[in-house]
Amino acid sequence: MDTDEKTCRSCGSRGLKSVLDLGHTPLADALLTRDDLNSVEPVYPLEAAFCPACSLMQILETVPPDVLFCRDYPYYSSFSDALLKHSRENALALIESRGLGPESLVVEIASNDGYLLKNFVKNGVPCLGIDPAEGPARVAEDSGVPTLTAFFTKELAEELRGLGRAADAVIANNVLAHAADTNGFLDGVRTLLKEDGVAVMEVPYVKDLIDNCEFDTIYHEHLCYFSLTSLNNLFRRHSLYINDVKRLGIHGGSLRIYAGRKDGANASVRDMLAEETDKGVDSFAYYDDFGLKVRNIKTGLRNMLTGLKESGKRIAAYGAAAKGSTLLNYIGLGRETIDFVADRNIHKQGRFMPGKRIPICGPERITELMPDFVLILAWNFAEEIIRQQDEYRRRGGRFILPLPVWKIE
Ligand code: JHZ
Repeated sequence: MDTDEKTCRSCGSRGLKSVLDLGHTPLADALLTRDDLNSVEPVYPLEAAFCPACSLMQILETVPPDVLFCRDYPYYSSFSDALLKHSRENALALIESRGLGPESLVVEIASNDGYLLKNFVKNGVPCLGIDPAEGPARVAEDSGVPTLTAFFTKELAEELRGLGRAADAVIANNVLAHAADTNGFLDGVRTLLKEDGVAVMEVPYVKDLIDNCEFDTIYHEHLCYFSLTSLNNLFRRHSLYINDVKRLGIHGGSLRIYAGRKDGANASVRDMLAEETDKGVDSFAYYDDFGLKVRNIKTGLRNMLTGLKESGKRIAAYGAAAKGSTLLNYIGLGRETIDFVADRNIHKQGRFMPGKRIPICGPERITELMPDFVLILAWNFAEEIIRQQDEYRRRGGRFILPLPVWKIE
């Protein structure tokens, strides 16, 4: 794609520089039903580029949000025990540090199936979830988490504010990168926050993505790939200030930022900004050889897996994750090599992986069929998955971790 035509999602500058072109791929969470197998899937260009003006890595294509997230969205947060634990700790720490109680209001944007807000409900803190995905929002409501099935916009924030529902805390985990209107999203957060309220957001950290070659986390839902520098530039433009930051291990490496209407950055923010400048995370050179590294990973992984198959081994995969879809489509492996993909999420079972059309089934199939190798597509939860599949390992099964350099466990 001609990057000259494009303007940065955050600062509006021209002159984006291409980082990685993953070709045309199907939507990573558009799992197919058996009926869909008769039709051709739409594919969309997937190319990441860097903005030298504000340091934001982003993709160039914007697929309409209702196509990506509304009906039939198969991602339900509650299928990972590690994520549930992480979210519970986050909620309890926030209740404690901000002294939240029955008079407070916590709003979560992209509240999914209520995986996080249920901790506030349990502790008597009023909350509201906002999520456009009908299935997960229904599960949240049914479990007692008040949820609005809607996209978060500045207009919605104004409406809530007009109803007297300003928030003491706005939580937005893994959603800022998904917002088609990045600037409108932050305007909305500012509108919704009380004067002394806090916005707590988690985003995958682009430095971890680049350092660990996590190219498979690039897909159409993820429009932006943030460093603290690019976040800082974006937030300040909306008179929001990042005052604290933590690095987290979740999802292959994330940042959790704490922002508010008042400027008061602590040492962690200053130090991380200085470190990013020092290491060059704010300039294109840091991203320049990423494409080459990813192409090498593709060749290595493909050769290893096809080699195993040719020597008569049976291979399955674990985790019908969005990142798994990017990986399989990019390295170009399908049913000829991988027999099935196992996943605990009942909403994914019985469907087929986008593009490669590998069937998805429950994890019990692993010990039933005993493939020789299981490729872990949801490598961010590898520890949890391997622990659960103890029996498979004891009976001689082996796991393959794909990134940054494939290894057999
Ligand atoms: P998981 C998601 O990406 C969706 P995905 C989203 N695009 C986003 O931003 C990122 O997270 C951050 C299954 N599983 O979470 C559940 C088991 O079956 O890595 C999931 O289908 N058994 C909003 O889709 C998949 O694996 C298990 O024991 O790339 C994991 O997908 C565990 C732990 C998971 O993210």
